[in-house]
Amino acid sequence: MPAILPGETDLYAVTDARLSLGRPLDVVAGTLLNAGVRILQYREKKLKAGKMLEECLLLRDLTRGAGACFIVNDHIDIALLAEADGVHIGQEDLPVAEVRRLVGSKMLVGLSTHNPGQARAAKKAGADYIGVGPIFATRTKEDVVAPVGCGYLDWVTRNMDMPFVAIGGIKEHNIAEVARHGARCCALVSELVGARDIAAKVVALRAAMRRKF
Ligand code: 3NM
Repeated sequence: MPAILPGETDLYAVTDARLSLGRPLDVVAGTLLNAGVRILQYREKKLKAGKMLEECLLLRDLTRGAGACFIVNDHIDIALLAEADGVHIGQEDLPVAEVRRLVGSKMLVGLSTHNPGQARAAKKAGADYIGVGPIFATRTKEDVVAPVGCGYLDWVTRNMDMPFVAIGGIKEHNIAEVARHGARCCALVSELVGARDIAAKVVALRAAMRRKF
C-alpha cells in the first residue's frame, strides 16, 4: 500500500496521551480511523522507548487494517522497528539527509517548518512533506516558536511545490480560515484526541473545511 501524503487527505491526526481524557491509545486511534482519518502520527514525549515501540506496533496493526498511513514523531529507530510509513522530525532533530540515509527511499520523511527559508531547505534536503506552523497559539507543544499566522501558510501555498500540512492551534472554529489560506490538509492534536466525541469532531472538521467560503 503506498503511503498517503498530506494533500491526498484532509485531516492528519496526532496522538497525545496527556490530552486524550484518560482514554487508552487503541480506543482513541481506533475511533479516529473508523471515522475515516487516513494519516495518524504517534507523538509521545514522555514514555520509555520499550513502551513506545509496544504502542507503535499496536498502531501499525490498526492503521494497516484501516488502510491508513502511520507516521512516528522523532524516533527513527522506533519508526523502523514498527515498519511505519514515515517519520516526522523537527528543526533541531537529525538533518533530513541523514534521516533519509537511515530510513531509505520508501519511508516518508516529514519536517516541521516555521518560515520560508526552512521550507526551501526542507525541499532541497529531500523531505517528502513539510509541517507549516504553528498557525495559531498552542499549548500542546513545549518549546514551540511564536505563531506564524496565516502569512507563512499563504507563502507556502503560493511558492512551495510539495505536500504540506498546516498545524498549531487548529480547531473547529478556525479550520475554515486555514483552508481558505490554501491548506488542503490540517494536523490537529488537542482538538481531535481531546474531543469528547471524536467521530463527531472528525465530521464537523471536514464539513468546516469544505465550507471554507
Ligand atoms: N507542531 P494542537 S505545533 C506538534 O508548529 C506541533 O510545528 C507544531 O497541537 C509546529 O493541535 C504542534 O493541539 C502542536 O494545537 C499542535
